[in-house]
Amino acid sequence: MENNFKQYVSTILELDYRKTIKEADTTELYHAVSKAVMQMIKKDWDKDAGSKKVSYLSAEFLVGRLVYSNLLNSGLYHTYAEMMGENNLDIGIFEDIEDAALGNGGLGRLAACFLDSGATLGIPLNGYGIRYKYGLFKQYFEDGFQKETPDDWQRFGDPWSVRKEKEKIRIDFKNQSVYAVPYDTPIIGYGGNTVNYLRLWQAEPIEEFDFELFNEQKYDKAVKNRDEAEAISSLLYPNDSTDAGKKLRLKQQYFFAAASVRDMVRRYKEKHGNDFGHFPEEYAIQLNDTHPVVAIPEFLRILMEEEKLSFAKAFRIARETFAYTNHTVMAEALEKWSISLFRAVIPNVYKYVLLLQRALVKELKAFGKVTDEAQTIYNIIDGNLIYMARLAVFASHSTNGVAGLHTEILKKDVLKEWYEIYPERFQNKTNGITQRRWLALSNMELSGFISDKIGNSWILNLDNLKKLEEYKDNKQVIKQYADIKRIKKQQLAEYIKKQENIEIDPSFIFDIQVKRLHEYKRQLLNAFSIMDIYFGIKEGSIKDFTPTLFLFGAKAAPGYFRAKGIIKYINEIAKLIDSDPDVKDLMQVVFVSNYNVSYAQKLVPAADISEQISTAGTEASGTGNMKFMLNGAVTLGTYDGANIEIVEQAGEENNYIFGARVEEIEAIKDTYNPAKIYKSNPRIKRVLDTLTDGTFDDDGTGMFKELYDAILKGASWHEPDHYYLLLDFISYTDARLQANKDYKDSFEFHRKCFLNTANAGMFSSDRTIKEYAKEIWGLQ
Ligand code: B1H
Repeated sequence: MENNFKQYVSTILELDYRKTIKEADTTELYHAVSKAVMQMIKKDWDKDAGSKKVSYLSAEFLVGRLVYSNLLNSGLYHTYAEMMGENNLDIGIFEDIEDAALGNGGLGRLAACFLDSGATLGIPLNGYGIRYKYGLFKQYFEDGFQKETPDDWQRFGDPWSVRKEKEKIRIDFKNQSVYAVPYDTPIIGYGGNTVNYLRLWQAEPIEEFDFELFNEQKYDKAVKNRDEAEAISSLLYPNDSTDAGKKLRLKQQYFFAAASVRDMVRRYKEKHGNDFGHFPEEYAIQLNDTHPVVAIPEFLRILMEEEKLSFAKAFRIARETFAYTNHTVMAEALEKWSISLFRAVIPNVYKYVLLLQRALVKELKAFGKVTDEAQTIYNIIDGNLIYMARLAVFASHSTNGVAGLHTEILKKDVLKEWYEIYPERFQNKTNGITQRRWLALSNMELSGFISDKIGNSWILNLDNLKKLEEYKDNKQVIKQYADIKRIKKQQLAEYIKKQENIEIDPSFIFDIQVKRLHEYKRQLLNAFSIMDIYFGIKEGSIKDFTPTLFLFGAKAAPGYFRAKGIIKYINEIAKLIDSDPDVKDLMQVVFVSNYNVSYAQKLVPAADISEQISTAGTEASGTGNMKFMLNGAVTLGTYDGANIEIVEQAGEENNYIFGARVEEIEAIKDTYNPAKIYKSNPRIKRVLDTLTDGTFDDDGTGMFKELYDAILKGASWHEPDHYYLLLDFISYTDARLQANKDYKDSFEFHRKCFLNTANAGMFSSDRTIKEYAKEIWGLQ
């Protein structure tokens, strides 16, 4: 088998490029290695599961770089490393290959972790999404401001996908028809036995171009149709959580939802003919947030219009088939469509939304909700809007949140009226991450150490990390563990030097906040606290401060002015501290550019402190928090999302939890007065004033004044300090200084880190997927 792999690599290089392994350049080698893996797993890929299959419909799959994870999971990594060694080549050379960034953040990355776990567990879980031509934009800084450039992720080719021309599907909009052409990427389970697929649809014109117009030399017009078709899958919307509300976005959603449903119906008919009664025994469809929810009325349309089923029958089948995951409580991210837009794009589907609305009213009456008033909060169609989350809860058999607290908030608040009538439909599925990418691959040093102590069974059963606890008081073992962290910090320092041309010192504490830039995640609170510490050191009120690197990585949606202001502010702080001889040996601030999956794989293993500081009740789960925990960072965080479960597992005494809880915020929110806090607390005032007193320069953009006003005055669309930064300001810095102090006792601090690793078992996405399989999808 191993020799086959090497043989394939050589043969492919010879056939495609007429080169030997030593002569090939990085891209050529990348193609050859990837195709050789594809060849090796081929026989497992073509197997039909035979049993019930799960389709995971998601607008985002943030898979990252595939070459190393595929080598690992297929069991070929070792052979690959050997081959590279024999030819004096660096095993890391593919780090020049682009990430496939077909996602914004946690939602898309979760989908990717789920696919890894599904295949590893031998569950026929396949992904369906969009093959965006451009993924999430690339970020760089110019004078501290974020700039964006397109992410042409296929620049080096896409050896991991196979175009399935014959399986293309025609998709009809009101004034446009296009083909959805599938590209399949193998999802290789660890151990290599199960190979599932990720099917991404690419939009293409029905006719390449209009030949008559072409002959008349009207070239622009001749290709217009083609451009309009390709536009549908051209770009991933770079807005995390807010709805772009654009026609193209609705087209994207219908495009991939309709193609995916058609694909399943077609396969089903090949096997079972026209008896759709057994469809839910053959397929479970998981809707990843509201983006693919239009799949439900489309499914009804196909069963009723084409297969002539009654509404009652079609609806029963749909309900048994579909399940919905909610990922956010942010109202603006729960998809709503204006009726006029919906009807202008997909009028044929609108009819089925109307049927659902009618069925809803009937069902509500049975629950005693007979007046218009009682029905309004449920209405799928209300005023001039269509509410996709309501449609999803109504027309599916399961609605789940992504962490314990989040699910409770759905039940008590965001979806409480639905919980009242369908309590049995609500369930929690706390998110998880795959330890194959987030430990085995990204931290080989720690992986080796763990396997050395307790064996390597954790790769398939993360709960086994618990066995590490046996060593928790062993000074020598904790020292080894701490030494590994130091190696990862050194490696990160080298990478940052190369990438950003910035020197960082591995002897500093590494305090890291990486995630999308959003007000609710409170990167601004982190910045405020850094300034507070800066002033404290300068005036002498903070003594014996252990030198700390405050590291940030985040992309702001290009149209999100305030988020971009926060980036600029942090970059200004970095500059100030760098040029201040009083503090620069004690503090450093670095904002790395273009944070993405591959960057995360380098940052996470090097962290001492994981910043998870969202306002309680706003971060549905978080998954970065789990990656840091697994790699042995302590969490400096609020009682929010999965942080709560993390400290439940690892012990509150081994983490730093601060700030108001959901109930406290709930209780004070009507009387909350940030201006009063500002006026009465000189530390807070001093820090906020840096936004307006000339300490920093925002180049005349007005960004900093806008941030200041957002906290103290609010805006037409929100209250002052909507995310309670000032409320948690002091307790945050206190917790931070406590961690800084604790770090001085290296054994004690690293023991905390060690216990985080040892208790990270529950956060494997293998556990999450097993729960979905059993409790939502009805698989054995
Ligand atoms: C999450 C999103 C999201 N929740 C809309 N919602 C988007 C919503 O482009 N859009 O329109 C994009 C993304 N993303 C995240 O999901 C949560 O914020 C995290 O807390 C959670 O861990 C993650 C996975 O469940």
